Amino acid sequence: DPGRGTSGIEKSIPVSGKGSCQAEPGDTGDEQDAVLEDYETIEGSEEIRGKKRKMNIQLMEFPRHMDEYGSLVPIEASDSVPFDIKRVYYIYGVEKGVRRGFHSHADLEQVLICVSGHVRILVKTPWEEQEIFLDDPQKGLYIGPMVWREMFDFSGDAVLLVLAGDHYKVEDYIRDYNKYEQIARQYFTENQ
Ligand code: T46
Repeated sequence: DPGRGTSGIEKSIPVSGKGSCQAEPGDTGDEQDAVLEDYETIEGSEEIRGKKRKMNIQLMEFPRHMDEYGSLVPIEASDSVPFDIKRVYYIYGVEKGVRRGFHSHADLEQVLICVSGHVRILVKTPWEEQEIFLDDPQKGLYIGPMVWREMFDFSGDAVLLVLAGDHYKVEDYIRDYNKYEQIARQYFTENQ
């Protein structure tokens, strides 16, 4: 299918050394034995809803209406994504070599869709990190609460569209990696 890209998880590695984030991995203790799931692309939002996992991410695939006039991908709040969309923003015009993000959200749920070009997303928890390549307007990367993210390797034509489950709230951002690790360990322990 020439219309489809190759979006997907490129690397999935348990966190065992210093990554691109600022902190030492710390003592992982028994969490090292955490079973990590494979993240298959899914359709719709049902499989995400209500789950709290140690890697709060999911690749999603949206249906596409394609005809001789081109392609159209509809996204319905609560149906296509597992939350009501309260905000939409998009990131574009990112210069070569620029890396953005470097934070987690305490509560916010989002879906990232690269509607033009390509971008790589690093998602990371205290237990695991994954690099996800987005280059397909039909694919969305759901990122739940308490996941560290960095966006990089934007192509010149990249437009990263983000659907967010809440309004912009500065207080929801966790920008200090050490603080993030501490809060994340507690969060995932309490929500298993
Ligand atoms: C995220 C990743 C994927 C606003 O005024 N309203 C908004 O809704 C947003 C998202 C940002 N801003 C302002 C705040 C900053 O002055 O826009 C500026 C750039 O935002 P920031 O540095 O947070 O951008 P990124 O690329 O680091 O992160 C953004 C989102 O903020 C974040 O929620 O998950 O994209």
